[in-house]
Amino acid sequence: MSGLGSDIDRHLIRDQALQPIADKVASGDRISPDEGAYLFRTPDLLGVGALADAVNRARHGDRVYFAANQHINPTNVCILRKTCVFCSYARLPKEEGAYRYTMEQAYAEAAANPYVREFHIVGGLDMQAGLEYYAEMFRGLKTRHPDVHIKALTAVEIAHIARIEKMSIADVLVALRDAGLDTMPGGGAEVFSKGVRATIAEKKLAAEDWIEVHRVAHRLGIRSNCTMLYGHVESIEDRIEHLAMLRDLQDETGGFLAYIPLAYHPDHNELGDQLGRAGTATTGFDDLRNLAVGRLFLDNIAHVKTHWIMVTTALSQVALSFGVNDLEGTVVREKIYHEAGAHTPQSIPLDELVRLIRGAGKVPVERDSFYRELRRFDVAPSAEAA
Ligand code: V47
Ligand code: SF4
Repeated sequence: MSGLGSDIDRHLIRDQALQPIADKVASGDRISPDEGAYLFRTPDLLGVGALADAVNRARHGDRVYFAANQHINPTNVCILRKTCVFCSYARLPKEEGAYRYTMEQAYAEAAANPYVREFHIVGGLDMQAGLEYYAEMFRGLKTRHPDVHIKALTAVEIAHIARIEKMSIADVLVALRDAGLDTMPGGGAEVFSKGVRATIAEKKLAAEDWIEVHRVAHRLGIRSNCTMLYGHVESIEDRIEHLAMLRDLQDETGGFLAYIPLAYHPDHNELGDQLGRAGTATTGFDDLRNLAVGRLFLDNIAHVKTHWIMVTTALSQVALSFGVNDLEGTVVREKIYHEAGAHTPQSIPLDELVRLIRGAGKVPVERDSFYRELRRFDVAPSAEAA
């Protein structure tokens, strides 16, 4: 990262203990895990935000990206239904509400939205949804929508397919790429710490294996995103350990496109009940802080994305001044967080995204899945209300 010199609004920093970190950020030096932990500890959210904003502006100017994408969740049947205690979406095969799309259902859902440039496809670990299920789906989608990018299957799903098909991770990825997979989403990472995983996702792919799937994908030229699920039982040290593992892999491969912190939603899941947290989502303070620290600590990942579905469009708009340069797009029919208590709408029109970005004093840019600019909405009508 190059130095920022005097571009940091130092008068916004009230906690003097942040000044040495500001100096490092100003000269483009990498912040250490201890400094990262301090960014999570200080009550000076505006100070942390000012640093993240300076880094973001140096990299992206006033541009804020969004993509016209559509989430498709083909199956909620999942063998980890009983052990991922934070998940409200999964069902056992015979449980009420369990579903698995036929190909025709997947194609019908994909065709429902006239303007889509990316399908984001993730689901449960379903024994009946192996390599051929997804390969057929991707081939069918590419035939029907040759120009639409397919971002599909988390590292956890790729490892599941490899296990049930008795194939290597690389062979599964190559076969799926041949069928139409373009990039991978960042889910399934949760929090890498062994202790946290044992509490919230006991049987889920271990941290090192999640990292290894992404490493193999990057080596094959399949780029991906990365995430962290925050706001449950994790400590600040757990968060930093997680971010450090992502930063290390990015140093090695450069394959991550974007980082997306995911705010835990406690409704209708065992963990929320255990913690007595039903109805209480993460706080706006913690949401903004996670986005800003992601921007500062992950100095080698170009894009930080806010998932408005989880944290609301209102907070996501504010986040554009806290280091964020990407708004999750025109999502259609999202299921995973709405099962867990998200009260946000299920989709948002492109015009509304443009209005939100302009209202934050930024320039909306529609992007493709590799962050290439497709359309820039340069001039904001002067009468437009923020
Ligand atoms: O891995 C599940 C999370 C993730 C809950 O790559 C929950 O562009 C909150 O990774 N409360 C899947 N979160 C979604 C995901 C994602 C989302 C948007 C964009 C991208 C991208 C990736 O959803 C899971 C898990 O961490 N999740 N249950 C819950 N109750
Ligand atoms: Fe299955 Fe993913 Fe839910 Fe875990 S988080 S139960 S792997 S769908």
